[in-house]
Amino acid sequence: MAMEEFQVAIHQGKLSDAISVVQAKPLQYFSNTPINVAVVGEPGSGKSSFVNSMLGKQPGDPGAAETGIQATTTKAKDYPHPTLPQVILWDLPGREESFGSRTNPEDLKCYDFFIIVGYQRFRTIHAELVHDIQAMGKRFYFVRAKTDLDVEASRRRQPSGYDDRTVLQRIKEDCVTCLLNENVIDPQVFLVSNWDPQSFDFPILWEKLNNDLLWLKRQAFIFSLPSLSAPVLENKQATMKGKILLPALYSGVLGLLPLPGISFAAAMFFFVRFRNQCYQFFGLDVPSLTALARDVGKPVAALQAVMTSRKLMPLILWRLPDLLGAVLIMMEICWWQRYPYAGSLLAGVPSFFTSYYMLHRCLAAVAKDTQNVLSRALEGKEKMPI
Ligand SMILES: Nc1nc2c(ncn2[C@@H]2O[C@H](COP(=O)(O)OP(=O)(O)OP(=O)(O)O)[C@@H](O)[C@H]2O)c(=O)[nH]1
Ligand SMILES: [Mg+2]
Repeated sequence: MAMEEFQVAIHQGKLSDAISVVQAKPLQYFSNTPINVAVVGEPGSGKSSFVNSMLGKQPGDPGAAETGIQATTTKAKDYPHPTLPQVILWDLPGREESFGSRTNPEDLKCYDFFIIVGYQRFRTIHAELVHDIQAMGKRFYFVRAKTDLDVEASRRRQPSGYDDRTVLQRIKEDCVTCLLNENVIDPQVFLVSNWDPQSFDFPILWEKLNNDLLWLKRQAFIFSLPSLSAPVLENKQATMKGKILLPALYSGVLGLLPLPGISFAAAMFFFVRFRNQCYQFFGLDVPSLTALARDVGKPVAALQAVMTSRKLMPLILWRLPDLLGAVLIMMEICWWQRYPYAGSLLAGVPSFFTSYYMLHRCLAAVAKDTQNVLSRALEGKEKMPI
């Protein structure tokens, strides 16, 4: 079972092995992986009708998605597909344009694959969706619904010498060009009418989805890996927690020595040492990261960029650079001169607590970093046939 092998590798701090375990599995292995497909687009574009067509249902049938002229779908709803195993279609409410005020939205994160349903022109909302999906390293098809209306309108405008094929080709080319302008590589565009799943590109869409499904399931599996690693990382964190008290005590005891600056130096020393231990234990030390970076074809710096624990260092240095730090050190020196023993105690006790707190923070950050590094390592790594 890849999941268990993956978890064992994480437990052993071998991130590179963890990723290889998954990459070595044949496609068929992922046939039972659930895949959540989100149907997204502007309000009224035909998303719910598209879901019904995919399910083989008519509007109003039991279990069919509700459709309508006014804003209809207000909450995301799941529709397990009757014949495609473990494929769950999600009918989402229409999304309005945000005019660039939005950052990467969280509401799309839980889906593995996307079908953007648009009609008429390619809009800003489509570009925004494309960016959001691509930012997550995920894939999508672009479905242009209500093609029957486009064809009908064109027929009326050009009754003589009218050719359906030319009109359809022009619409498709326009969608493809717009998607290429949004930096989509090899855009997949399908012109459909939700009224008739046998017409236009619906049959091609079915064929494409059937061909891509195992790849998409594999990608869905890969995206679930960081969360699969969570319980293992929690266990590892618990193990390392037992190793915090001693260095914090050492740091406190050293802080008791009547030497100005020793409490800071001790806290610093034990922090760096503990952090390196954590890196080794979780597989984030430089040799392990180098091996992982080589395996996934990314620079080490790209993996290190998502490690927040690396930024904890300035936090512990706060006592040196800023004004408050300088004042504290001056006070320590004055205390030592006036009351050497009380002054040491005043430095030793905070030293213990600072170290204890910082080591805890460091451990939590390294555990989180392991997930971040896994996600970054897997991002966009999979070569898909779409
Ligand atoms: N002619 C035609 N009409 C369609 C097609 N798809 C949907 N419609 C109509 O467009 C309207 C909106 O369809 P819905 O499926 O409810 O659209 P939606 O995107 O789910 O709408 P919201 O949930 O409100 O965002 C309904 O009146 C549908 O009957 C299509 O392919 N052709
Ligand atoms: Mg709807």
